[in-house]
Amino acid sequence: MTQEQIDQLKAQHQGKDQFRHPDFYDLDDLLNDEHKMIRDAVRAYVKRELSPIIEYCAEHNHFPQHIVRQLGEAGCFGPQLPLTYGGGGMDYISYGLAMQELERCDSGIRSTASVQGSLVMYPIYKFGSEEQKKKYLPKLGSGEYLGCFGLTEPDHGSNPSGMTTHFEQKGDHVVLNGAKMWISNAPFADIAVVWAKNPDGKVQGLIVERGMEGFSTPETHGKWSLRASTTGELVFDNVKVPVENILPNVIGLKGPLTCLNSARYGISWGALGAAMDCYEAARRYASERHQFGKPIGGFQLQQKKLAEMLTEITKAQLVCWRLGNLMNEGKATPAQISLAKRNNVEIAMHIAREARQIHGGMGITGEYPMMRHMMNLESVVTYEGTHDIHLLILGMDITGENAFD
Ligand code: TGC
Ligand code: FAD
Repeated sequence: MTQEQIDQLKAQHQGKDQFRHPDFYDLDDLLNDEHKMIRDAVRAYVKRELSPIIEYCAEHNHFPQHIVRQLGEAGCFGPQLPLTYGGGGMDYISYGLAMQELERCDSGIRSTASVQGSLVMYPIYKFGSEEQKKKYLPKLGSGEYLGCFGLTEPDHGSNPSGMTTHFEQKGDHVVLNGAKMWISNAPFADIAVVWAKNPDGKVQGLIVERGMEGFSTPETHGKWSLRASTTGELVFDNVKVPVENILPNVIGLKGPLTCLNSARYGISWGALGAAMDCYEAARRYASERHQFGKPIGGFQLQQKKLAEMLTEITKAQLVCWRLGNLMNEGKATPAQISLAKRNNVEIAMHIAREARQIHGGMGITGEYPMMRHMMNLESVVTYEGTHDIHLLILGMDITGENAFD
């Protein structure tokens, strides 16, 4: 994408993004000034830089690499991590609101940011050595580096404990072999946080850098979802990784699953953003579009759709707000996070479909965002734990019985 194309799209798009968030229960009253500041700053950035180009990127299956630096500058990479390590020094509500605003634009953009903040910076911050934190976190926070997170394998998606990627110790380095699949950011990533089995068969995290011999990141083509985000494989063919690149402070599957708690939390807010965007588009269209001599918003059937959308959005906002406070207090449980991720993605998918119907035929075009959100949400309902897996996590929490295997 050339600068000229970007400028042209911006000129064509001027004044078109009229988004304002629905706030039926005055939830803004529960936010502090810092929360509102980051939300408004990210919203303004989205309107200025992302809304004008997103439809082009999705249509052309193009990852706008130039936005990585912009996202860093806008404070979207690890806002909940300490300032000293390249984060934003804010709390989990601020993090959630930033993800809400990004996914209001597009799930793929939020994906880029949540992988960087929760799945690359967070594990280095939480489980890394002081040297690793100093070496990588400031560059990741600013967007100088892009990172990715390799857990899923071709034969091990919902069940990562079966992973076969492994490493052997050879003096001052380890030798890594195996492959990861469906990895967001992989084709453009400078570093990958990779989860692999050590010689004892226990899961450990390693930081693999682009350029290490035997490491490649082929792109995944043919996606009808998250088309503005880049996805690929991570292939390790006898890759020599220095011992100092192993994350020293965690062993076992709880390492990657702890990172997923943070990312899944962010997705709860993100999906809410996508739902809000669809609802707002439908609300506006219902007042502008006339049939049978009056606005379609004057018909009971369309009012029912809008009223039900607003109800679900309001419930999801309350879930996010309460969960954010539990995250801030360090009290949120994985099952509480599963409930929020599962519910909010589901309501967003439903709202996208209903909003699309309110737009009639126009709803299937790129003039409006619903089809793009709808297709994106098919990935969101699958990654970071499928809809079914989150149900089973909840089921186990309720009954104490494991229904996974
Ligand atoms: P299980 O035996 O239950 O647990 C193994 C160890 O992990 C601990 N644990 C957790 N720790 C922290 N947070 C959690 N949420 C945890 N869940 C479990 C557990 O206590 C145990 O610790 P320890 O000390 O006893 O060893 O593990 P399991 O093998 O039975 O698996 C459980 C299951 C199925 C819930 C888990 O594997 C799972 O969540 N599967 C879904 C896989 C998944 O979500 N993959 C996501 C890949 S990354 C991704 O999709 C990024 S997309 C990003 C984007 O673009 O936005
Ligand atoms: P499977 O695990 O094969 O599941 C297939 C179906 O079986 C699902 O409906 C599932 O719910 C169901 N199922 C599985 N087990 C059970 C069970 N015990 N009981 C009942 N039903 C079950 N991974 C990463 O590591 N890093 C990334 O950055 C990343 N980004 C992604 C980006 C995209 C666009 C996509 C689509 C995926 C990404 N993933 C990533 C992978 C994602 O996490 C996996 O796709 C997801 O965990 C599901 O794994 P799977 O696709 O292998 O499906």
